[in-house]
Amino acid sequence: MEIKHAKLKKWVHEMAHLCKPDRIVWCDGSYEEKAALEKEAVSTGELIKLNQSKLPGCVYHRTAVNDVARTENLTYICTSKKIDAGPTNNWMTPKEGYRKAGEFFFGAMRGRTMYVVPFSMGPVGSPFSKIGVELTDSIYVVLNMRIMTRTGKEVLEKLGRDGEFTKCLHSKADLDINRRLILHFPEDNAIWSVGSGYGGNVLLGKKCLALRIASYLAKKEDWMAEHMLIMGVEDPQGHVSYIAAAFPSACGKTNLAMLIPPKGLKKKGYRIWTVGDDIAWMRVDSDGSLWAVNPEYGFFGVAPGTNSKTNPNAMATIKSNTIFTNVLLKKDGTVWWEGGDPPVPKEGLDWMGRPWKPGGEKGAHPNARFTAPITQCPSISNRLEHHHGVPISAIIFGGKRSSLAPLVYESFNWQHGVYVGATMASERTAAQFGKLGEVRRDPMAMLPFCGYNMADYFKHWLKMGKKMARTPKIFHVNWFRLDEKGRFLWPGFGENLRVLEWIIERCRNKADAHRTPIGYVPKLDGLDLTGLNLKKKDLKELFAVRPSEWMEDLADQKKFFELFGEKLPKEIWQEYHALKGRLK
Ligand code: OXD
Ligand code: MN
Repeated sequence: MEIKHAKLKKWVHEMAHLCKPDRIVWCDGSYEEKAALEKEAVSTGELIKLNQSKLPGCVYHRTAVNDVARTENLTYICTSKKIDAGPTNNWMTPKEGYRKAGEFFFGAMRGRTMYVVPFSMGPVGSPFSKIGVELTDSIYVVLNMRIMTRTGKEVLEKLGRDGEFTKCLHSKADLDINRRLILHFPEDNAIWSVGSGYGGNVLLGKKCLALRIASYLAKKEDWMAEHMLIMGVEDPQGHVSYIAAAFPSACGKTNLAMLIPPKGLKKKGYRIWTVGDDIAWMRVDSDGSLWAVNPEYGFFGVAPGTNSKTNPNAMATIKSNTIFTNVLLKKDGTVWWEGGDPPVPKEGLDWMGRPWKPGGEKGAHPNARFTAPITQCPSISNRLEHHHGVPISAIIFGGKRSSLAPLVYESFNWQHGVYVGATMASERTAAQFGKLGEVRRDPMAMLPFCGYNMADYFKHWLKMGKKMARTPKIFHVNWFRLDEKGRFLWPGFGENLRVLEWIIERCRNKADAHRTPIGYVPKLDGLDLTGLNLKKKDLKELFAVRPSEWMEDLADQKKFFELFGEKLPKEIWQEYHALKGRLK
């Protein structure tokens, strides 16, 4: 391949000088290349080929035992000034970052190949899209990037002789947690990740570029990079409304994005179209509305809990051409995980490669993943490749709250909606470090992903609202409210469409609501509950707004907002005090 981009060539050679690989291979994205890489990875044991008649094109991978999730404590924003990273990010100066990680990168690719992977986040050539080039010594990473992004020759052509790109350097090095760093250099448009092989740390197009670096670029360039799914809800008249929704990690974004309408609503004629399950890049288009694209091209989904009931579309998507990581490997060369489709296998090899039988330890790691091409999803939207994306009617924020937040409420306006997003919080699950059930504030589900000071991020949200001729309406949902016995009040999954139906009707000024201190809540008969056996008492509890509980939450919000000092936009405090006033 002839490389016309002089700066790119120079950077690749500088990084090779640092990492000292035996070879450099420029990836062209061809099918032949994929076959050859797979073959090599199978020969070294990095990948295991799965049963090709049952799971055609699928392979299996195990990460190192201490390398199974994103390491937020080793993730840094490296800016010249600490204030630019803000109080919620780990921070280093760029100089210190390059020096520290440089030591781990030095000679780390000896005996290995350095792959050069050009990739586009977003459809190649769309005004939304950004190009990155990842250098990596991991075939697993190359094969995952081929699914998660658009890669190869076409991207290099688009980059031309002097196009802008994010410089992404990755090495597994020795997979030592004490020599692991995930560093972002927004001022240099660069990412350095060393010492890990776990997706969220090493597929640098995803969290690192498409959220941390992109959020920084988006602020500079007046657009938005958000931790949001994008879905289209087609109503019985064939009108499709698009929704972008932010939830903290492991709160069911992938399931919601691929929802299958429950019987009652399917009869009415509803259909769901999936645009994306994790990241939305949004711009104000020439019509003054907010438009969104999914910058990714695949799903990197959590396997445990995924089955033909909770997410039939995901199950159909992962039948072929999928990389399974840290799941249970069955004797017949297929895979399984806790909360997967029955039957529970009688034996297998667990995610660490040890013989496994039911009844003991988990066979799959709770954060085991599938990497699958988005185009294989049965509910994929026909606007996936459209260079302007889809127009957004509603933005939804959500968290896991066992009390406090009602099933759904609507903000009074954009500024109040930004406050609702900024006060998002979620209870820690067993998968997270910290006290179980403890509330962690996670504004817009971006706490671990915002590449700059979150106070400036709130300011940016407020500013974007002013740029729009029509702002999407902003809602908050909570699928996780419990009754006094600790049971979920709401059935969730496909039934969530009943809430989405109300949201869409609100966007078209067709549904009634009840004004409460926190926002608009549906009237008791506001949702279509046909076919659902929900007790009136439970429904009331789902919609309940208790001022005393909200006053307690306000105290916690205050502590969080005070972290930002003078930098916090006055509009956020305005909304805070206005809510306090309404609660009294
Ligand atoms: C996440 C993910 O951790 O999407 O949020 O993988
Ligand atoms: Mn995510």
